[in-house]
Amino acid sequence: MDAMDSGLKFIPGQDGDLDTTQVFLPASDSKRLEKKPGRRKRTWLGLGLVLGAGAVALLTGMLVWHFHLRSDVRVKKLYIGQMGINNQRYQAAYEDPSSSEFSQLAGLVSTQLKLIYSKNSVLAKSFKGSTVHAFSEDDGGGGGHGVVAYYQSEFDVHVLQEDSLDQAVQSLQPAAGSQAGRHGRLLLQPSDALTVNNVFSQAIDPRMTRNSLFVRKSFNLHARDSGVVQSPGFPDSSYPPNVYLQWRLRADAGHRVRLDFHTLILEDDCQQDFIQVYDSLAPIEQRVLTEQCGYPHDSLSFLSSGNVLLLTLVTSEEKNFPGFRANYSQIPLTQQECGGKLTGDKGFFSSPFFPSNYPPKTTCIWTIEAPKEKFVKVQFNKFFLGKSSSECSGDYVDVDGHRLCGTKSRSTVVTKGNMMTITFVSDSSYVDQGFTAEYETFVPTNPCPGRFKCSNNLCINATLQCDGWNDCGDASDEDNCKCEATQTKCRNGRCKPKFWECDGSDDCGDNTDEENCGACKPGEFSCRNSRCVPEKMKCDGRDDCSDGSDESTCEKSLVLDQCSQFTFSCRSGGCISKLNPECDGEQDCGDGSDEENCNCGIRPYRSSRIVGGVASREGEWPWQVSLHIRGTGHVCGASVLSSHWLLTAAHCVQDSGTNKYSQADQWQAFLGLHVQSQTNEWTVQRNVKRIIAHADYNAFTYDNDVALMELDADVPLNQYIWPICLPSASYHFPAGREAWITGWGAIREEGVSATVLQKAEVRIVNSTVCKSLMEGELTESMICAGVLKGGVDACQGDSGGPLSVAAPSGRVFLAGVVSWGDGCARRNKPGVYARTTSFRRWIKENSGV
Ligand code: 4AZ
Repeated sequence: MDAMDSGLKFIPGQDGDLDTTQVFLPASDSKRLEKKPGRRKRTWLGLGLVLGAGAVALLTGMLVWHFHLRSDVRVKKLYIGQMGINNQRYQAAYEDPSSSEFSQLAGLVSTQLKLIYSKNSVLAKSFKGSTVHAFSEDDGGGGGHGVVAYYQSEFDVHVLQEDSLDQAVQSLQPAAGSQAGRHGRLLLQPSDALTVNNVFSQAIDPRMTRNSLFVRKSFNLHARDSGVVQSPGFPDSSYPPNVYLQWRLRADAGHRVRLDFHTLILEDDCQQDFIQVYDSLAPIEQRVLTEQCGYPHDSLSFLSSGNVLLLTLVTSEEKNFPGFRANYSQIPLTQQECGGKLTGDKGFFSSPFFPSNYPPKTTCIWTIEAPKEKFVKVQFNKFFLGKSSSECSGDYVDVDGHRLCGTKSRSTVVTKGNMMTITFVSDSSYVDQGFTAEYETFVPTNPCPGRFKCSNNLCINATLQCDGWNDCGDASDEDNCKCEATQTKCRNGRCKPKFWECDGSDDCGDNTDEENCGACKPGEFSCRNSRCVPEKMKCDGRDDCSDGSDESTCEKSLVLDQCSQFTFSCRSGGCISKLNPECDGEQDCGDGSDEENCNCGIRPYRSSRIVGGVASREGEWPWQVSLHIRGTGHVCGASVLSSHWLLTAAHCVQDSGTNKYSQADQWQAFLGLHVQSQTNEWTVQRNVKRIIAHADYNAFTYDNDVALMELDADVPLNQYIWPICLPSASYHFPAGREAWITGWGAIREEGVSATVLQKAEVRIVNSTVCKSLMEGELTESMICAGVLKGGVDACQGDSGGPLSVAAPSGRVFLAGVVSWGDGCARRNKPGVYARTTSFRRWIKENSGV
């Protein structure tokens, strides 16, 4: 019987455990084994002879083993395959492996395989037997012609002949897409047997034949009644170790199977735990659509080419994670799902089912015909195609004979005529999201009427030329510019706004804007108080700058005589010279206080509103809280500091007219939330017991914009609810450092709120630069972050939420609390955040955290 279907029981610790019967013997006379000095030369000679003889014996032994014994070593090899059968009609009973119809056809398939193998001497000699696992309709595009059988064949071969066996099996395969197999030697068969139209087999992935895979099970599901597949135990417990599970999904004839993952969280290492989706009912490599592990961010929505799909899960013996949940359904195969004639001056088109992954084995042809005097231009905005060779022979887009494949950033193709043909082709394996494209017709003498023409043929707004931003994508709009008085001239000829000088990020692209930033000479260190000291005085244990800054950013921690505002204070009172030593995994303070209270800021998985952001994955920001006003819904964000305390913005908890936002009983906190008004098993709701707004909060300047919220009951800490690390007062977030903003706030200035938690990457902005951009309204307890180009920012409804920065260790620290800004996502208007380092003492004193 099929081992997969036999439901072998999982017996933990049977394999891989230590053999406890093996005992290491003690040396009988340990003294004799001791090295004795002053031995005579003869002893050395004797020892040499003994060693020489030993080496010869070993070599001889190895040769004998190699030529005699090893040639006797036989290995079991398993091949998985599928066979198309013409002269059988598909019956529903074939879906039930215990039916007599299944057994009868399985018997014929096994006989046919034996016959096929008998024609090849290598295969004939080593063939042991075949097992048929499943059947499906050979859909042939929708009518149910014939049957496809999925099987496994076992061979027993000398180790030295493994390669010849692989080659022999390979030689059975008709070339993909060719007719060779239809008329080849596979048709040499007994008269009563099956008419085979194609066969192909392949060695099983060794990760699936591991001896320690104790549970091998398969499930047959029909997508006619849509449903859910999930890993065992999901979501209450992690998936079990050492399992190999298969879900065979079938749709009605003339339909595709659709599989949409809702959650997928596995171990990071694909050698250990992984899922695979196949466009087949057998795990054949040439039909694999995807392999996933970890915590993927890509689109996880798949479609079959025919009416079957296989999902597999393999797990290792350790490190088990929550697993996955996916919905399956069927959709009808319609005549024309893609391609066609595109008309008009401009328009859009995309690969089939975008943003879901396109199905395998698909061809779409679009034609664009412009009036005689015009040319055609196509711009691909998103472009993600599955694995392909350098010649683009797998999945590709062909534009008038020019092939594009793989992943591309924005690219444009222009014709030299009024016609364009775009062909999209996907092969039988590895799918991806596909592409979106826009087309436009133009007069050749004026390709960008009223706009600037980039070297890559893109047209951009003329005002964007020479503004310091790379708007074309190839920076051609920033070449050959004459810099204005408010701009810096970069060595590479570009102009950048002056206030980007020395902001910690290389805006020129050649670092010109980050050179000569301190007033100090080469070889000197620029102190934070603007003094200059010789570079070698940095990190020598003495405060040479007089503000401690030359001793605050050292690689190694030295215990300092003097503390400064830039140095970390250990609990015992002393200070250390290392930059951001807290929770970095190394004990720097003698009393270990730099590594205390470090159960924070770790995401359970790799990942690792907001204007210009994207939806985050569930559990990606476990410290994010949604604060609701009863009867109103989401109003502000907050961060989890502990199982009892949250940190938000003081301006969120100020009374406003009849709204008593300062009263704790008005609020509800939602932790572990992902989609607004869609609580799930991980969401925890708590009432607020107490609000402590900063006593010095200034409603005009937004200075000291922080407030603590105490929950009425502890929340459980788990992979969906976890505290973020609070930085000490001396923690340094340098300008240019990447940071993340998260929230359900407005998706544009004056826009509507997000329903799915959004995330966006911003950078810490130099405070001097920020002060000038925000016209002096910045105080010491504020920190700025944003994308000065505009388009990415926190906005209304994000207030109180976290500005998260990952330390080199991966641990995430709360750099700021979303506070205010000049509108949202405007150019040169970064977001302003309450600087958490300024409130470290206040938080400790008021919450104990
Ligand atoms: C607000 O109204 C708000 N662009 C929050 C952040 C920002 C602007 C407004 C920053 O809550």
